[in-house]
Amino acid sequence: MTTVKHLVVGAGFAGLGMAIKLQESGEVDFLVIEKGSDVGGTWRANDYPGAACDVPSQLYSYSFAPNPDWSMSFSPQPEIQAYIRRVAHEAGVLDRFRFEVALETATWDDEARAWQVTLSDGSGVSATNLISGAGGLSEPKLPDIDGIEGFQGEVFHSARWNHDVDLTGKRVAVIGTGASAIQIVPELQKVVGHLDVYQRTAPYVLPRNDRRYTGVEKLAFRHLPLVQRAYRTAIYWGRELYVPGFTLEPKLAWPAKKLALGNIAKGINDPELRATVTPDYEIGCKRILISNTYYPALASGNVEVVTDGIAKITGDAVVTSDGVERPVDVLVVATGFFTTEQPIAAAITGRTGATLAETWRETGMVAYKGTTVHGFPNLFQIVGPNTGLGHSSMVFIIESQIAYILDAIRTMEREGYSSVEPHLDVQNRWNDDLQRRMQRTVWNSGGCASWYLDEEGRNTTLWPRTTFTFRRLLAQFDVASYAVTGPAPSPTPAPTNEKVSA
Ligand code: N01
Repeated sequence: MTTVKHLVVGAGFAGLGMAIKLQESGEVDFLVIEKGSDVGGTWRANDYPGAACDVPSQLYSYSFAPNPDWSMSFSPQPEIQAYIRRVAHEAGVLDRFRFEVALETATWDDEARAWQVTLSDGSGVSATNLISGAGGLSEPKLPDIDGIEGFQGEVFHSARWNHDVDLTGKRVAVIGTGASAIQIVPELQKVVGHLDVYQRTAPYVLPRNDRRYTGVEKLAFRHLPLVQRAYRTAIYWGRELYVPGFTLEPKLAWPAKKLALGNIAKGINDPELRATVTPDYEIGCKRILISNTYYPALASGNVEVVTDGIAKITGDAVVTSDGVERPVDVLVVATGFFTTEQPIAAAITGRTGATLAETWRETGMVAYKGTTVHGFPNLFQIVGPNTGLGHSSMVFIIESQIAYILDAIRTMEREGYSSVEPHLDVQNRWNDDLQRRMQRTVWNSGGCASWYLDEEGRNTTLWPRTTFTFRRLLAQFDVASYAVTGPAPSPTPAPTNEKVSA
């Protein structure tokens, strides 16, 4: 059994950033576990052809580790992964990372005031604080299509790309037209013999204003850090301008809608295909995508966009509800992730003996400030409920949460608290306010279904305000919102300064 002060789950932007900031603040007694074989999280897993960020790279990097070497304004996945690796190595934290180990169970031990954790390699860890950076987009969601398990060709999810399969000249089907698919389709169109794209709902796709950074810009970024900071700041505020269109008045998004419709007209000549790919809901309701190559790819001679529902999959074909059978060698499933039921929630058992998944069964995912949960002392989540964004970089949210968690840790140490847990009424007020704000957002009222909403139609994934408001609200650990306990362990019941309500 290993005993550590902080156990961090996941080595993506969240877990790695947490490890670096713990170390910087002198909290060196931590362990990071990662189920994959490397750092990178989402950016390690999503290495499909065409993978790139769709928020500018200047923002898609840690504020404390600017990268003067981005080649493009929207960097491709290998560059982002190389950046994350480099930051990890330079920070000197990797000696406390264990790869290819997953969290199996984590149970709060109220007597010891610690999390007792079992890992997939059979070992155990006891940790005062459990910090989850397990990611909201980490568990692939496979479509429940009749017969898919009997398909005889190759089949893989966008986040589990099989690079051993040579697609040259093959008949390939892509299921889904979300953020992953629209990056994959143009790359596949270039090499495959024939491509069927199964579209259930058309996305809005804006032009991608991508460009290579010039040598002069890169020199300036390297030698004049203030220039890069100013550039980053300008991009940040530009992205924040999207917020009112998402959260207050969808009509404010008409310029974006115009751009998206113009992108269709530019990329596709055939009026029928144009109509097929034109969305019938408000822009922003689903994630707005960017591409200059998606529509031209759909308009190519070797591509068919199929909108009839998939009825079943046979050993070598996809059959649609109109009875048409399209033979296929390789099936690419770009159908997204489990977002509203985080898989790690089933593994975490709190103070009352209920798992996080059970606790959330009736309410949907709820956390205080997207970070802490009533009934789960000393559990901190990065990218927890209602922290996702439709417009800007998650790294900004992640850094805000890391700062909040560090302040919680400092407060616990300074005051001698062995546990902190948000009061139920405080958490409820926080969530009621979020859900009230959610009602007028385009995500809830824009006339579409999306991974933002759970089965009950609650939006438990996105943050409905500006990102600077999020940062302000998490700027300080607000201990008054928490039930705290004194030093532990102790043979007699530990002094409690506030009653913990069930
Ligand atoms: O997944 P999605 P994704 N039969 O859930 C369709 C981030 N990301 O992997 O819209 C047929 O968006 C589904 O159809 P519908 C980003 O946050 C970022 O593409 O539900 N189709 C949809 O078209 C993004 O939002 C980058 O009707 C089925 C698609 O599959 C998130 O990841 C790049 C189906 C799923 O789209 C997820 O994106 C990539 C079925 N049974 C991803 N089930 C960046 O660039 C689902 N679909 C940073």
